[in-house]
Amino acid sequence: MVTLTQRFTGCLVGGLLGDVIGAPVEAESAAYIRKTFRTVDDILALDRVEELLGAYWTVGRYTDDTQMTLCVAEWLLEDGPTDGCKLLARFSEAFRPARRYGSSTAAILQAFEEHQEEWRALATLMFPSGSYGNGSAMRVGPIGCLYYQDPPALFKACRVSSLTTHSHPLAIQGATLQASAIAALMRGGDVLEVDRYLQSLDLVLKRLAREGPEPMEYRQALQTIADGLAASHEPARVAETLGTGLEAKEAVPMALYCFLFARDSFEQVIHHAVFLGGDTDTIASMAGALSGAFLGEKCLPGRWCARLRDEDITPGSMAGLARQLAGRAECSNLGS
Ligand code: R7I
Ligand code: MG
Ligand code: MG
Repeated sequence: MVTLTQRFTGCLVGGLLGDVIGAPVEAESAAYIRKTFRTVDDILALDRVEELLGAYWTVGRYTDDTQMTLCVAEWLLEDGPTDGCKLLARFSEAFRPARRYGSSTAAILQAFEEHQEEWRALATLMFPSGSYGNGSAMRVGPIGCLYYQDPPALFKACRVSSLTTHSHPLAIQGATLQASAIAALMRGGDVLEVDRYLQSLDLVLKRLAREGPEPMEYRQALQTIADGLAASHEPARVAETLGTGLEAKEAVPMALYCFLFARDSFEQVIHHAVFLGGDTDTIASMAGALSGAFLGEKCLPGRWCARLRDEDITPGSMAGLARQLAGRAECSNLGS
């Protein structure tokens, strides 16, 4: 039996690994990645890759996905889930352009220091209806962990955290779906009944519909996922329908499909996500968080952890946060 702490650790470190492994090929096409690499280990064998505009990316480094996930975890543990301004301050403080942030998110985080009073308005700085990018879904792992038994608290925390940078309903819905997909794995056992799991996500969409606009796009995506699994279609084939782009409505369902298709193997989940091309770091990070939540930390390959190159965020530091979140979640369960 996988313990709760093992699942929390699997989720946070699995997300970190997916981000690091997808980062060297982010925005590349599936055709290029397949032509150039045979396995994920081939990518990790490189020291660095050339980026657009001639810069270099050091293989083994994490990106914005992990940095923002860390901020969310610390916000939950130290500030509580109600004050969006405190979360935005954490994002802004940690912002380093070299971690390859989305353009609207980068603009918001740079503007925050000068415009702290009007922080709520910053979310529409670049896009008048708010961003529908995947940037608020890619960072909700800690929310899915901490509130795994408390859907109202999970919904609220997803909303508050998303509104800081992504106020479009599609982004809030995507973040809530990803966190709920993690939470359902924390509640479940070592065997996953896919039909029941998808039904539980359908209930999440029903709840979202009661609280805001109808999540049509995600309803369609869940149907595509169910159909694809029933027909045993490879993720690359389902990607033709779901998409692999920067939008939450593409990346969230695509990550879910990679996880469900290869649910017994973390390595296979990451392989599928990375070889799809497109937003590889983010899809692999979200799929890795799901896979790690289901299989627990033992599924995480030591050779992949050993390739990480950053000293400030490591598998060990993420595991420490996971333990704190697990302690907090168990306390609130005892209290309820
Ligand atoms: O969502 P976001 O933080 O980006 C996250 C992505 C991940 O892949 C990370 O790994 C990192 O590389 O970036 O950043 P945003 O700028 O909010 O959204 C991402 C992109 O989605 C934007 O640059 C746009 O291309 C698109 N997008 C929109 N386009 C038109 N109109 C998001 N919202 C809109 C919109 O309202
Ligand atoms: Mg990234
Ligand atoms: Mg990305």
